Amino acid sequence: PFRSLVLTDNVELFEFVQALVVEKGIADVTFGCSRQGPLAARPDIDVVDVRTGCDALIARYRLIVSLHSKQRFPSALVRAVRCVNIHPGHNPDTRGWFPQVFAILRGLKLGMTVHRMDEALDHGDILYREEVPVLFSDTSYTAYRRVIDAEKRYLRHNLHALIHADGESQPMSEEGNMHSKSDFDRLCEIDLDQRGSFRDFYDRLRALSFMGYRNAYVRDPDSGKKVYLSLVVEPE
Ligand code: 0FX
Repeated sequence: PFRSLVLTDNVELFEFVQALVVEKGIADVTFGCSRQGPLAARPDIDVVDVRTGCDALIARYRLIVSLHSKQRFPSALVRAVRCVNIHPGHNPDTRGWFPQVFAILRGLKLGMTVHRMDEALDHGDILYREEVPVLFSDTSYTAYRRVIDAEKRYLRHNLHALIHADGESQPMSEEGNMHSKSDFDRLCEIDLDQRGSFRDFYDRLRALSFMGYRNAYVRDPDSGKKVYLSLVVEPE
């Protein structure tokens, strides 16, 4: 009777795992997303609210996997059910928001981490971790693609085991770094009078360059309006 729930707000990973579950014949997996996310309107996934639905989730599931879910799990849920987070950063170096942005900017480790969830964000015993390189010519976009590829590879080879076995885990060695959405938002405003090396400027801009998003900006001194910037990086 025990089912597993995969909670996600990432369209690409949802479709990938949905197909994988069929292909590998993995039984008793349900998918859920948050009400505000891009998947909410789809007929093939349920909207699940981990706060209001906490008791029902505890009664129903033996395992809940957070695969880029934007919901913050309540303490009661992580204490009662085995909850595992698949995080697109290398814990504890790059916990939190948009890990590759901070990996590029601060020279931190990037990768993916699969960990038991506890009360703190992107925190808990590590079940699997893989580092991916950050290249001098990476933008946020190219580094992110490398992380997604690693996550898909991991899921392809380990989803069945993740769902059906408890697996060994290791405690986090230290608390590391935690980045928030407001850290990211602050980075996006570029002060035209800030002094630094061209290297700093290069790293800041490529860390904020992601195809399809307008992140970094300066203020037009005349109109006060934002002028968005993004860097095109083309290695030889
Ligand atoms: O689903 P996801 O790839 O991951 C994010 C967090 O980075 C992660 O730490 C958290 N566990 C998860 C629940 O949410 O995020 P996304 O699909 O919103 O964005 C993917 C990438 O797109 C992001 O890494 C950088 C880029 N991006 C996204 C937005 C919304 C931007 O550059 N600017 C933006 O405004």
